Amino acid sequence: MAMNLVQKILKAHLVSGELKPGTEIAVSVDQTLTQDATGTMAYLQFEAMGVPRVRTKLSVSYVDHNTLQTSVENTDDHLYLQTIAARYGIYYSKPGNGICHQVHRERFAVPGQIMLGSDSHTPTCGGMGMIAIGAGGLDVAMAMAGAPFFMIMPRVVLVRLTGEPGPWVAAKDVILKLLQMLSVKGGTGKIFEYGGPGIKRFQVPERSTITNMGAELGATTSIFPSDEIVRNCMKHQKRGKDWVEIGPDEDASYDEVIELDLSSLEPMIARPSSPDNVCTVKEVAGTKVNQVCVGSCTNSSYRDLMMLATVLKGKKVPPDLTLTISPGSRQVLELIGRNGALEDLIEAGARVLEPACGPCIGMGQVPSSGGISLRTFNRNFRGRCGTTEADVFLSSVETAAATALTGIICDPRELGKPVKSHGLGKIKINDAFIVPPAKDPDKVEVIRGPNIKELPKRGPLADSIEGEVLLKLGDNISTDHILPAGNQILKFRSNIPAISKFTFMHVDKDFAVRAEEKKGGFIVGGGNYGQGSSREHAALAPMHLGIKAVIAKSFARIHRTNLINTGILPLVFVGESGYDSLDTGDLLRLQDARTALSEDRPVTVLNVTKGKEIGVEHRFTEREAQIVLAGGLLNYQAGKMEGAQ
Ligand code: MIC
Ligand code: SF4
Repeated sequence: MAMNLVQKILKAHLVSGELKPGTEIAVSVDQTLTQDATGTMAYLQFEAMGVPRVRTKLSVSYVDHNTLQTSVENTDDHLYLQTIAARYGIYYSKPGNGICHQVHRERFAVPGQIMLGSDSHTPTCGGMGMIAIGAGGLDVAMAMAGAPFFMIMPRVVLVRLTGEPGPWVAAKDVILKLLQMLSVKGGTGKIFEYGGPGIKRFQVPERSTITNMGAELGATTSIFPSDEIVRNCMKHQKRGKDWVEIGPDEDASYDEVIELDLSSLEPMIARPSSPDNVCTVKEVAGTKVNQVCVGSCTNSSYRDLMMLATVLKGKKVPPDLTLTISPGSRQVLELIGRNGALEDLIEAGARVLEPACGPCIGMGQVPSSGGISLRTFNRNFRGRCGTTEADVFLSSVETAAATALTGIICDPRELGKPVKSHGLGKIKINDAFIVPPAKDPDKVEVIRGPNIKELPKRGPLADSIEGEVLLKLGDNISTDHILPAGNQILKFRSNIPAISKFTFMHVDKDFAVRAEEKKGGFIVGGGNYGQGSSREHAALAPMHLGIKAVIAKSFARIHRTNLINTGILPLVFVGESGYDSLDTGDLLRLQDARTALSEDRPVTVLNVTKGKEIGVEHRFTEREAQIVLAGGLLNYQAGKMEGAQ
């Protein structure tokens, strides 16, 4: 039978299930990736599994999110990550080496393989023909221990690109257009496979911009075929021998097809404060901007920085505007340093930051109160930049360059003759910042600073659960709303009691105190609850505060799994009236949660305050129900191991 690209890769890795959308499958995992902000938890969980060495083909631990080392917590975390990596057979990418997704694409990604990463933008490597999926740290730890990855088989959507993009129209405009068409919920339960003659218009870094931001659609992942363009890119990295050609069969079929004519595209922009609040740049042109930031795992490649440098060469940014650049990797930084582009950028007035996530995760470059920032990044949820009142726009580098020159949002087509492509650049391979695992792992001492606290755990699910609705929220609540990042908070990623105090900080600053006073309770959400990042802290912190269940209209994939893995019930309203009838402060009782789950019956929720029953369903697979009953994945796994003895 003819197969599409996604089916081919999944089939080759299938451990259980059938490739039937909506049913549970398990696939083997070739590679894993972690980053510092999710990595410490993932490795604590991995250690708890008692496996002597990773069982993947390759595992890499990156330090890219919080690299500043402004306090000892941060430096201690890095030391823990480095020693764990040496001990357990993991490559370690040092702070300053670059953003995990960019470096992984340069040095490690392999077409046709499956990667699991504890970061929601792991699909960036889909630009090289890989199935790369973002997951919570615990799922990644399980994969490192050799377990397969369980997921609901997504629907496969072909995005068929045709036509030639006009001048100054970029890959970023493709994905912004899709976000405008489909919204941040539009990709839920789907994998986007790109095809059609238009894919030849984009080199690997541009394809990766598109697959990277598929995360904002809520998609499980996105992928391009591995063709000659991928081959050239890998040869350029001196990794040609790892290249394999892989694409769909000619008469492959798809669950859905979206046609996109590149010639009809215009420069697009996401307005505050959602990546799908997209319009054409023309519609907001003229808006005054205080800050332009170029970088992040979406747009920090050599191609991107060369575009900016070429536009800015010999010119100056206005005195009242700040321009920052964060190269995606040391390789990119070195390249622009060697060919003179860095000088052009500095002369034009750019501030050069370390190759890291930086402002994208609120680590510095926080806009002024009420400030307006235009960024080439992928997320602009309110407060993510570090300033609740700031407005953040998201655009291509082309639009950012035009805006940096004029100080107002500017359609890049105003710049006149387009910049010609600079190709991939003349690189020197230098892996000095990638530390291979130790040759004598038994001699490595794992170093744990005082900031690294024990893993929090929950006991088995109780039968009767009671508590108040502590917070009622609307649609599209992101993990940035649930547990923000930024420089005050990121340093506590290994310390759940400390980080819990920041839960819902930008939404309701008294939430954590209230939750503790009331000894936990319930959260009520709208649609797409928990969209955005993979940080399991957005489940671990509520668990620490005693949250028993989140009842929402629907959940984003990674967060739903993270809730289950921590033993919090993600329940879904049946119909609209349940959500409408609930208010903050209502006392709820889950009558017979344990018995119902064990018997695969619906759970009953009683609103004690209003004397009404609310219709909810759990939609658990058998395995998920067992995990929740055990009080989380670690308990479930320990129980299975005991059972096997
Ligand atoms: C993000 O972009 O939101 C992050 C920070 O990279 C997160 C991971 C994290 O919170 O550590 C993600 O995308 O998963
Ligand atoms: Fe880092 Fe930002 Fe990419 Fe997340 S989205 S991995 S914070 S650059």
